[in-house]
Amino acid sequence: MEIKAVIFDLDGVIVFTDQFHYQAWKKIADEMGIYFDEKINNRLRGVSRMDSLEIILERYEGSLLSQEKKEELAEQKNGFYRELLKTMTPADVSDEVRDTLAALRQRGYKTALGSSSRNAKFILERVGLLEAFDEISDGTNITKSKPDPEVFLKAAEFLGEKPEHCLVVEDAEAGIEAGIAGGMRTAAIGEAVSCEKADYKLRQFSDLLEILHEK
Ligand code: B16
Ligand code: MG
Repeated sequence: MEIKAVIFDLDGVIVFTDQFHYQAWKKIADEMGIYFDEKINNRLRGVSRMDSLEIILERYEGSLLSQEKKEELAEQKNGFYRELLKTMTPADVSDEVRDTLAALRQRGYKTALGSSSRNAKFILERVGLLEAFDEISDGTNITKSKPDPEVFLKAAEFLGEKPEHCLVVEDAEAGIEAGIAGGMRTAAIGEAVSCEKADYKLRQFSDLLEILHEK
């Protein structure tokens, strides 16, 4: 089946905000006396904000937390996180990523973002990539987080493409699973290359140009 569109995950593929997520969650965890390290942080890749909080709370030994309190904690984390995002500039996106995105469009592929983040547009604006995608599907237009395919199916719908004509590029296993569940082809990069289910494994972002030729 011909690939006509490429849907990109954001964090871990286009930009690397995992350290900011880590620092922000670490503040919350430390304040609450919860053990949290980089290994646990790896489990938060592609996972929504509230689901991330639940993973962190697995090690919480205090009294039961109300839904209201959990939302307050997630909001507080987001405040810390957004302060860190404000330090991002166009220099936080490699020339390789920028050039590959432009080349794919030039070759006739439609492009979309498919990110769980509710801060996706803010991040793209900071790094000067808001215009680099034809469509944006993010945490603000979904109700189910990866591995549910919703974010990618929405991206395909926004692009007007059938899922079987889309390739998903992901750094998280949950994201690869989401792409497969959506009936799309998948390309793994970074942490996700150990995931056997992916159709393609990218050593580097520009490897996409070897898979997706001139149309
Ligand atoms: P926010 P992605 C994901 O982005 C991150 O990998 C994940 O760590 C984060 O919890 C999630 O976005 C939600 O982010 O709190 O900004 O809404 O990899 O799907 O681009
Ligand atoms: Mg990711």
